[in-house]
Amino acid sequence: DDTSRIEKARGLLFGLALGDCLGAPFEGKVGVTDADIVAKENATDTLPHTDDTALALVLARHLAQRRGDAREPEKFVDLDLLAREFADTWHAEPWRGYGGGVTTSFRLIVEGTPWREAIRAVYPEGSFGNGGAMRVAPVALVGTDSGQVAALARRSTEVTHAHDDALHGAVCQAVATHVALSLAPDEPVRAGDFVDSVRPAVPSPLWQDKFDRVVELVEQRADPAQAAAALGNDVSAPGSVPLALLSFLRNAGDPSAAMRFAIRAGGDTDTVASMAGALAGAHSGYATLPRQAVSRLEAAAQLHLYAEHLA
Ligand code: F2R
Ligand code: MG
Ligand code: MG
Ligand code: MG
Repeated sequence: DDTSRIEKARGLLFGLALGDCLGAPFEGKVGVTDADIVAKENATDTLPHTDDTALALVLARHLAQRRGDAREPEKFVDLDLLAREFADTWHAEPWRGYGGGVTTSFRLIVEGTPWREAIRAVYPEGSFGNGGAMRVAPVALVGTDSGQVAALARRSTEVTHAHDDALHGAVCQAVATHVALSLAPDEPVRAGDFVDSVRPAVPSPLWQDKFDRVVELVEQRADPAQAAAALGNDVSAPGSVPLALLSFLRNAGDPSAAMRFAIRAGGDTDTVASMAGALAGAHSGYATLPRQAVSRLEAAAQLHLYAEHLA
C-alpha cells in the first residue's frame, strides 16, 4: 500500500545517506567498536555526507524528472545529461571525498571532453571502483522488475565506469535493493533465497563465487573481521558490494546493526555502510532507522523530497 511504499522509499534514501555519514569518520580505521558508532548516532551535530550521497541525490533528481517511461531506460536515463549533472556536482563541491580516477574524468567532462572519452583517460579499461554501486539504489524505486532495474543501473553507471565489474556491482546493489523493497518488513529474510533472486542479474563467475561466499558467511554467523577477510572491504566494486549485501543479510530487520557491522568491517566504511543502509532501509522502512541520527543528516530535506517523488 501507499504508506508502506513511501515508508520504504524513505528508508532506502535515508539508509543510504545515514550509512555514508556514519561510516565516513571511520574510513580506514581499525578496532572500531559498536559503542564508537552508537556515540556518533546519538550526538547532536549535523552529519555531513560524502560523494556517495551527493551523487545518489543527483541520480534521484534525474529519475524524478521522469523523462519518458521506466520501460524505456534509454529515455528515462539520459546519458549525456546525467554525465554532465554528476560532473557539475563534483565541480561545485570537489572536497566531498571523490575517487582519484573519477575526479580526472569529471574535470575533463566539465572542460568539454565527451564522457565516453573522459572515462577512459585514467583507466583505459574503465574504472572498477564502487562509484556506480554507491549511488545506484534510487533506480530500484522506479524500475518495476529486475530486468528494468538492472538496465537502469547499467545506464546510470556507464557514464563514469566502463569496467564490467563496476557495472556488475551496480546491478547487484540495485537488484538487491529492489528485492528488499518487495519483502514485508516483518517477514524473515532467508539469505539463500534472497541471493538467488539477485544471481540471474549478475552472470559472472567472479560474482557468482562472491554470492556463494555471502551465503556461507551468513550460515557461519561470520563477524565483521571474518567478513572483510573473505569478501574484501576496498573501493573496488567486487571488494565492497558483496560485503554490503552480507552486512544487510547478517542483520536483517535491524538497519542500525547492519550499518555498524559494515563499519566494523573496516576499509571503505562510508560506501559499504551506505550500500548496506540502503538495503536495510528499503526492507525495514524509515521508522526503524535511528531517529536521533536521521534528523541530523545534512541532506534530510532533499531526501524527504525525492522519497516522495520516487515512491
Ligand atoms: N575514499 C574514497 N575516495 C578516495 C578519496 C581520496 C581523497 N580525495 C584523498 O585523496 O584523500 N571514497 C570514494 O571513492 C569510492 C568511489 O570511487 P569511484 O567513484 O568508483 O572512483 P574511481 O576513481 O573511479 O575508483 C576508485 C579507485 O579504485 C581504483 N581503481 C578503479 N579502477 C581501476 C583500474 N581499472 N585500475 C586500477 N585501479 C582502479 C583506483 O584506486 C581508484 O582511485 C567510494 O569509496 C567513495 O566513498
Ligand atoms: Mg564517499
Ligand atoms: Mg561503456
Ligand atoms: Mg567510500
